[in-house]
Formats: sequence, structure tokens, C-alpha cells
Amino acid sequence: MTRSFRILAFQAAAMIACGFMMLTVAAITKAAPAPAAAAVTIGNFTFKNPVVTVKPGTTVTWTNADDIPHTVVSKDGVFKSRVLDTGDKFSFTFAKAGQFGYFCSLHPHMTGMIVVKA
Ligand SMILES: [Cu+2]
Repeated sequence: MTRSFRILAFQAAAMIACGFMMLTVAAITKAAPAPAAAAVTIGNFTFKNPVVTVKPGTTVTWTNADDIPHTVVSKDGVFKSRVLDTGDKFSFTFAKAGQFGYFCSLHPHMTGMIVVKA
């Protein structure tokens, strides 16, 4: 093999390897599911959809559509919002399966539950 041929062969091999890597990246990107999302609206002293079932990895966003402030607080300390004024939002991503009961710390009779299952 001449020196220039060896360099050419190396370049070709590098390009093929690079191509395979890009294909692999494309395959991984394609396989990754789109981030899931769910929403809970707060209104009239209630969580409008009190029980929401989602898959692991889902981001749930609570929106306070009520005229008065509310909070979203996990019964088990998993998540806790600040005080949400009208129009404010709070989001939490549920990575693991389980049942996550929550309430409003300002009005503890307001309760809800996020059920996370694969
Ligand atoms: Cu409240």
C-alpha cells in the first residue's frame, strides 16, 4: 500500500464509522418517546380532575384558575408548590410509578391524586 492510499483508506474508514455513529444517534433519538404531559386545573376550591393517571416520566402542570390562592402539596413530601395566585402554574415530573396524593395546604379539604403506572 502506498502512503497516500493508506491515508485514503483511513479517511474512508473514519467516515464509515462516523456514519454508523450518526445512524445510531438517529435510532436512539427516534426511539425516545416524546415527553408526556398532563394538566390539572384548580378552580372553585377543587382540583378539577382529582385523579389523573399518567406514565412514568410525565410532567404534570397545575394551573390555578381560581380567584384565590392555592397550593399543590404532596402528602408524602414528594413535591410542594409555592402559593399559586390566579393564573400561576406549578409543574412536577413523575419519574417513578406510584400513587401520589396531594392537597392544598391553604384549604386541606382540597385533595387530588396522581397515579403513575407504566
Ligand atoms: Cu386552596
